[in-house]
Amino acid sequence: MACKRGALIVLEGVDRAGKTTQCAKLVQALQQSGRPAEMMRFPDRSTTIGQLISSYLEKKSELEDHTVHLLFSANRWELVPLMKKKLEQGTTLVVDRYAFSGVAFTSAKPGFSLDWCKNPDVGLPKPDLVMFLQLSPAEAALRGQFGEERYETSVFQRAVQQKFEQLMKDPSVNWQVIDASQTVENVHEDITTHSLNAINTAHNVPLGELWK
Ligand code: Z5A
Repeated sequence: MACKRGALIVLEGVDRAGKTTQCAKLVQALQQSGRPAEMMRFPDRSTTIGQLISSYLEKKSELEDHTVHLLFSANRWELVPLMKKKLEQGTTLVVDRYAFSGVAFTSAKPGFSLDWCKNPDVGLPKPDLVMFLQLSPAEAALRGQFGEERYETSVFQRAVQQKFEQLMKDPSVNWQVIDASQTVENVHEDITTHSLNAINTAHNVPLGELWK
């Protein structure tokens, strides 16, 4: 019998919502319970395209806004063969940011429509579950100052949050909103419950195509 596919699970959220912390904890918990799981993050700064993006985020280089949007998308597409292979082999992928960040961040810039921003990512592997870690700006501020990278300002982050809210109205995506102001352990519990449901469901349905 062919092995059951893994689930594609994405964590999204505003700056300092705890995405990286929770991705790592979820992968560890899944592995400890005998479920193959690996973490990925976007941008993946290790590839040639990822290095261009990293230099842009660190403000070491400038890129035209459409161009950098397409690079973020290309950075996802270049990982698709690997992602599909791992999912087919039964490994669950826990992904720190995905196409939704791509759309939310670019469409928060002047002159970009949601539709234009979604287009390059149409057809990517569709997540079985997208959890949005909800955290107010005041609560985020308690977790430290913004970093030095591009986009890390309160005005821009508020605009990004509004774009995420628009994206979350799409019923074709399995969105779950998580209260990220809870303790790390309580957030982890919520995330684990949703993830185990998604993993069980993914066993019985083929991998979908995003926004198609
Ligand atoms: N971007 C884009 O424009 N287009 C795209 O297509 C994609 C991304 C994919 C990448 O940043 C930037 O690229 C990002 C979007 C844009 N720009 N911004 N802003 P990144 O992925 O390299 O870094 P980040 O996603 O911005 O990281 P983050 O948001 O700063 O952090 P986080 O992963 O959400 O949180 P964390 O690192 O797990 O935790 C932050 C701190 O809070 C840390 O000290 C923790 O110990 C603490 N923490 C975590 N959870 C809790 C709880 N529950 N209570 C108290 N404290 C907590």
